Amino acid sequence: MNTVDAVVVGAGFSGLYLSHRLTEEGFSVRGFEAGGDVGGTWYWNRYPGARCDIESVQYSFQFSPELQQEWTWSERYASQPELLAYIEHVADRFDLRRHFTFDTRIDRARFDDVSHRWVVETSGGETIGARFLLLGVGVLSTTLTPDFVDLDRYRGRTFHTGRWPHEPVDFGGKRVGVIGTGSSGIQSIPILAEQAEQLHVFQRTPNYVVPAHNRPLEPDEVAAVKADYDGLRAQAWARPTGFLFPFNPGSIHDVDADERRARLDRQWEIGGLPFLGAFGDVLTDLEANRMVADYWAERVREVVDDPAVADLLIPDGDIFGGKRLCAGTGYYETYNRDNVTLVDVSGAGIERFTPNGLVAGGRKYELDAIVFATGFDALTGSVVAIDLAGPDGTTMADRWSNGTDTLLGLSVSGFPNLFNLQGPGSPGVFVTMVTGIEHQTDWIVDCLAWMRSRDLTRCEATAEAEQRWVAEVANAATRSLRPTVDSWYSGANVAGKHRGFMPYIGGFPAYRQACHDVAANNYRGYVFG
Ligand code: N01
Repeated sequence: MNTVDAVVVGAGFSGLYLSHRLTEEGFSVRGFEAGGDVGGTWYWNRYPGARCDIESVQYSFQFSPELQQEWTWSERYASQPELLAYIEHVADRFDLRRHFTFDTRIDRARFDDVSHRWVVETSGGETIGARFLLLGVGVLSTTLTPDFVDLDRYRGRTFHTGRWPHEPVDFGGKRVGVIGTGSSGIQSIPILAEQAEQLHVFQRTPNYVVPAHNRPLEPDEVAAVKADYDGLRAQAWARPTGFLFPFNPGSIHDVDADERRARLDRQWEIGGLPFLGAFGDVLTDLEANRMVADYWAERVREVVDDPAVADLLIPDGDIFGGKRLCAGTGYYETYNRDNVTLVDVSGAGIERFTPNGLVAGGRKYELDAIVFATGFDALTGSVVAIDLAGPDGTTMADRWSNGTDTLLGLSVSGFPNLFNLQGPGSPGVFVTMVTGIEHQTDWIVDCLAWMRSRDLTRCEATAEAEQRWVAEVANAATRSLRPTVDSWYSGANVAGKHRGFMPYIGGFPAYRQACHDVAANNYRGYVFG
């Protein structure tokens, strides 16, 4: 059996930076990636309209000043092709593909408590010994297709936004159905509407969508960022989200109606996620949240021609931003098109599929193609998909069946020498992903180097330290309205999944401080052997 210092799973942002840092530090690495190439999320999510909702100049690596200077983003919010090109450029520039075996999954891993190594089995039939097992498997990568009645009888083409084909898909002259109106649905619907002859959108729950106001980046804007990239990054690191945007910490209750309106108008013009930054209490105070939702509804009604359609598109009292806020381009305008029909499936839902389409609300819809924009088994799905067991034989699937306990989101007691990036207990999904990944990777690699310098071969989070972090994660959750909402943050979108708010919502600076405190105190909360 070949042995290495670390097996890295996944060749997205996490796996690539892990492989770079580890090899720079002199650790031997084998990486495995289920996809055919690097890219992770941006390799799989090729659906029309896919793009990031964090400004590109911030949704990018910062570990290399040279990389920051030589790469030039063309749009405020980069499209999937540009993001994938960036990731491929990073892989080429730092020669990272050589660490990875593609089209290969990790099926099984067992920790051998004698050699202090993981024994890792791949779908390619290889068995590798690894001192450390490092998971960069993605938090939104295990796709969900609901168990619709008679789906197997449907004869048209089906697509999932999270597993979009690599070859172009021609929807010209086709009757297309989209199921799901989360971020993936709302990004793809306007483009599909332009391509298809007829588009039916099957909506179970309306979402809050704010205009992204995407646009090309001007050369002088890019030059200004590059002139002081470090300054931008430093300011971003000090923010709870790890990225910089205009944010007003003041309360909505402290301003009069005119000032409130003016500020909401200003933030609306900025667009995208920063709209949540109009006032400091949008996500903490119910009344503030409702005022913002009312403003938002007014803006949507200005766009949608048919008031009955607008009624369907406007959530009925849901927490604004409780589910991940969607940033769209021409989303509501799409419902003014003659070839687009919104179908409310909030009642009986989609009843069944037929060979030629589906039945909803007692009505038959004939569809040549159906796009499932139905989301992911978030945060845990891709971890528990691996048959992963610690020394006492407990699998991760069992361990997390009643709650996703972790220490710092990185470690799980009973699973030595294992680190998981951006999963439950991490702030990842509330922090710009790339920044969060770089921070966690640096922390992990520093820990491994610290162990090596002391000839230590085994590290494990203690159950006590883990429980303290679980309490901290729960405590932070009490300060936000988000955990009061059923969403993928709490596992509510997956039938039978344990319900509990999984991410750490205490902010990036507090998280970094917690990680720093552990490391500065000889990795307090871990036992070493
Ligand atoms: O998935 P979702 P997503 N019948 O879970 C519906 C990130 N992301 O892929 O709300 C009918 O949000 C479901 O309805 P309901 C981002 O973090 C980012 O869109 O459960 N409908 C919902 O409308 C995002 O939050 C970007 O009632 C059914 C939809 O499917 C996360 O990924 C772009 C159904 C699922 O929405 C996930 O987004 C894309 C059923 N049986 C994704 N089952 C950026 O902009 C489910 N639905 C960066």
